[in-house]
Amino acid sequence: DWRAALNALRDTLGVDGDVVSEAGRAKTIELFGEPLSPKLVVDRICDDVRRDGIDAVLDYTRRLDGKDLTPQTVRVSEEEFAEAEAAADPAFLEAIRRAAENVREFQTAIRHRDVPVRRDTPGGGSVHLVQRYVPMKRVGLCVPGGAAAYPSTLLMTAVPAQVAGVPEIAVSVPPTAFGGYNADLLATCKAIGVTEVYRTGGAQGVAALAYGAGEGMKPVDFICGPGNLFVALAKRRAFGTVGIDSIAGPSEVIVLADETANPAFIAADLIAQAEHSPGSAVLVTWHEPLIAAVEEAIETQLATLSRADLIRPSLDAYGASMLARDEAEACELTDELATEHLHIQTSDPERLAEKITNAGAIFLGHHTPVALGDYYAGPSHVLPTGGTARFANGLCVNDFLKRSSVIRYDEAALGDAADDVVRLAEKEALTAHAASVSIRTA
Ligand code: HSO
Ligand code: ZN
Repeated sequence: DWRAALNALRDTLGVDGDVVSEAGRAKTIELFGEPLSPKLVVDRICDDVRRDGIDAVLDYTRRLDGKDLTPQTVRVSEEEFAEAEAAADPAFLEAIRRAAENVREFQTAIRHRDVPVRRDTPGGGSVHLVQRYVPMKRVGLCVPGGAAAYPSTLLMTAVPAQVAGVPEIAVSVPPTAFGGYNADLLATCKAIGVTEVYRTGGAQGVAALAYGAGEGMKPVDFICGPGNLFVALAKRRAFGTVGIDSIAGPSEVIVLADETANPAFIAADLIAQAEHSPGSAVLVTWHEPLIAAVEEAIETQLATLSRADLIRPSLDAYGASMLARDEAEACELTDELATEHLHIQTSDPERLAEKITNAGAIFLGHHTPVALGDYYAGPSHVLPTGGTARFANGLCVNDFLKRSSVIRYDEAALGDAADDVVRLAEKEALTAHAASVSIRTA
C-alpha cells in the first residue's frame, strides 16, 4: 500500500510537514533528569543558549556530542582549512569546482532583478515604483554530519547565498568525523570561499546561529539547510527571531514511467533514493509488466551492491509500486503525493510534467538521474519533503534576498491622487492620514 509506505516514511525521522510526526511526538528524551518530549528538550536547549551563550553551546556539545571544545576550537581555523585543502584529492576538488560553477550559473540566471514601474498621471505628474531586492546581511547554514559527510549540501546552500550577495555566511556542522572534522567538507568550504564554520550541531548549533553566542558568533538573519529532528525543532523555535527555509524530512522520489522506460535504470534510481536510509522510492506506472521487471532488476542490482544491507530495509519499509489505470490517474496520484523528487521516464516527459503542480524538483527523461540534481546540475538539492511541495519550494538564491517596495510621487502626481486618497482615509475615519495629503496640496 503506497499511502501507508509514504506515511511510514514521513514518520521515520520524527520530522514531517508538521515538523514533528507521530513518531517524533511519541519519543521521549532523558536529558534533564526526567523524560521529556523532543520539543521540550529543544526549547530548553535554545533558552539556555540564548541566556548563557557560548558556555551553554559548549556544555551541550560536551553532553550530546561527547566533544570537549573551547571557544577557540569550536570554530574551524585557517590552518585547519589549509590542511584539509592540502589533504583533499585534487580530482575531487576539480569536480567540486565544476559543480559549484553549475550552481552559480543557474542561481545567477534565476536571481530576481529590481523591477521598476513608471506611471504618468493625467495632470502631467509622474510616479516611480520599484520592487527592490537586496541580500540579507548574515545567514546561517546547517550542514548535516551524523551518518555521512555532505560537501554537496554545503554547495547547495552556500553558493545560492553567495550568488544573492550575502556578505556573511556562517556554517553550523556537528563536531563529527562526517562534519566539522571532515577534510573533504572543509576543503569544499575553502574551495568556494566559506570561512566561518562552527563545530556545533543539533539544537545548540541552530540556537547559536539564531541568538548569537559571543566569541564572534553573531546572530544571523536567516537559517536554512537540512538536519535531524533537533535541528528541525530548533529552527521552528527560532522562527520569528530569524527567518528559516522549509523544514526537511527524509528524502523521497517518485518515478513516473511508461513502456519506453528501462527497468534497470528505474531500479538504480529507486535504490539510490533508498540509500539515504531512510528514503522513500515509489514507482508509478500504467504499464503493468514494468513493475515485475523493475522488481527483478532491483534484486539483480542489490546482489552486487556493497550497501545492500542498508538499502533493502529502507526499500522494504518505504518503497512501493503503484499500478495506475492510465496516464491521467498516474499524474493525479503523483500530484497528490507532492513528492520531493519526481523523475518522469516516459516517451514525452515534458507533456506529463505540465500536468504536475506539486513536486520539489522534476527530472525529465531516461538520462537525467536524480543524482545529477543532488550533486551537479544547478538547482539546489534542498527541497520540500513530506508533502510540503504543495506549498513550499526548493531553496534558491531568492530565499536570501529581501524585497522592499520603493515609491516616489512628484508634486503633480500627488495632486492627481489627493482627492482619492483623502476620500479613502476619511472613510476609515483616519483624518490625520487625510491631512498628511491635503497639507501638501492645499
Ligand atoms: N537527495 C538528497 C540530497 C543528497 N543526495 C545529498 C546525496 N547527497 C536530498 O535532496
Ligand atoms: Zn540524494
